[in-house]
Amino acid sequence: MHYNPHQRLASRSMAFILAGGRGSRLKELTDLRAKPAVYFGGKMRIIDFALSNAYNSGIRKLAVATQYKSHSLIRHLQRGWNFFRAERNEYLDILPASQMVSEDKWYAGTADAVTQNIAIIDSYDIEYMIILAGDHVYKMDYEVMLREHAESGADVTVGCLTVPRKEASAFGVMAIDKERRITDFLEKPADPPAMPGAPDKALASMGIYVFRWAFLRELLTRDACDSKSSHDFGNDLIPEIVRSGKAMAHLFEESCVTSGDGEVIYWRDVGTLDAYHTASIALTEFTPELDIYDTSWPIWSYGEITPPAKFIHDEDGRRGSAISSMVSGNCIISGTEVRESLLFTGVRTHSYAELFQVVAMPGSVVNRHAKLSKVILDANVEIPSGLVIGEDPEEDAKWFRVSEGGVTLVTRRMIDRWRAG
Ligand code: ADQ
Ligand code: ADP
Repeated sequence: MHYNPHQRLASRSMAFILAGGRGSRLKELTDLRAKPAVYFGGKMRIIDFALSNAYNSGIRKLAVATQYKSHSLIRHLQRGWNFFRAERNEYLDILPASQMVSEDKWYAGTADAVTQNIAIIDSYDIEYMIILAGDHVYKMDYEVMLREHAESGADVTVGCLTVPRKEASAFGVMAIDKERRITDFLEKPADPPAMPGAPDKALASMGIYVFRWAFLRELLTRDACDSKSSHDFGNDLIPEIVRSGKAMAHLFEESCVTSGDGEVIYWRDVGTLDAYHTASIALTEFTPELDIYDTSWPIWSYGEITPPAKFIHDEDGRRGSAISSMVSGNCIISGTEVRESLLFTGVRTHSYAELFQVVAMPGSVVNRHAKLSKVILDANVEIPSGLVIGEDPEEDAKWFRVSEGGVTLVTRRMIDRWRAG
């Protein structure tokens, strides 16, 4: 269904993107940057998905709350998301912690990140507020959820999806009735309750919430005075509304943007090295579940202008090739065999090297005779000649980070240590 953009509720809404969390399960990948700033998909960063969803849904007032290691994230937003024009009533505000209310106060919890910016939000004269996390990969039309919220007259509408019960302890887990009213909400329960008739499944909160701004504003003002509150949506505000107000569930499958013939409901929290690596390499498949080539729901990002990717052979005539792989601009594949790999902008690989299931972030270099299998290369890492990674996990673990699933992360600091011996 296509709505007139001026009638869309999105045009009367603001998207507030929480991008302050570290994402510590990504280990050294988030040593220098927040999880929303982690590179994903060859050209993008994780936060581009939430921002693009908001933009494609018709939302033109966006705010991004940053906190932990925000430099890389802020730089990305300034370079890639700088096309909002106040004279067209479009705004993207970057809201770092510790400035607004008191000079030395960080955002205490996710709700506090909104509370500290009430005055700025007020100035936009919005009717609805949609709260998003900046650290998930998915395509969703928020207009569908906004409409549901407006029609049901709920105090809050919570986006939710079905997850395996054994993974549900990482989420807010809820029970709903036939009208989809939330009857129970448990934040990160040790023993998550199952969905009726599906003992292996649980209904999980995606951390996406729609409120009328006037309602949320009052709730936040009250919460700020509550000394027992941790000022967090999942811990405090949502359970409180479930107890004493009207909270409704929105099912992600009804607003998920699918493309082509596939009707796959795609949502990933690429929060561990294994989940990150699997989701990245899956993009190189023949028909991946996530289509980033779909021009009807583009994922916007910072697009560097680069020369084309180049493939050359070495002096023995061995081809530089990339099969079942994605190769970004300014990459030079020189006499290297690249398979099932994802190469970001400006990667250089040299003769006699072999790459299998490698995620190579911008500017990384693989020197001659190196052999890498199931590896994540952080930005600007230079792999020394002849280094083999992925064949002997015990040896690899002495220098690099090896995940439970056998993925090896290599950062610049680790290579410095390796070189020092
Ligand atoms: P968590 O995934 O644990 O649970 P949380 O740590 O609260 O999420 O972070 C949510 C988002 O807010 C993330 O994008 C993070 O980067 C950001 N963030 C965290 N602290 C922040 C702060 N102080 N300032 C600004 N941004 C901050 C939540 C819900 C669960 C739900 C899951 C879905 O609480 O109920 O199931 O999200 O992933
Ligand atoms: P090898 O793959 O044998 O280790 P290199 O990759 O260093 O060697 O160089 C092979 C060729 O790649 C060069 O002769 C050149 O044509 C091309 N090349 C290397 N660097 C660049 C660059 N910065 N810009 C354009 N072409 C380059």
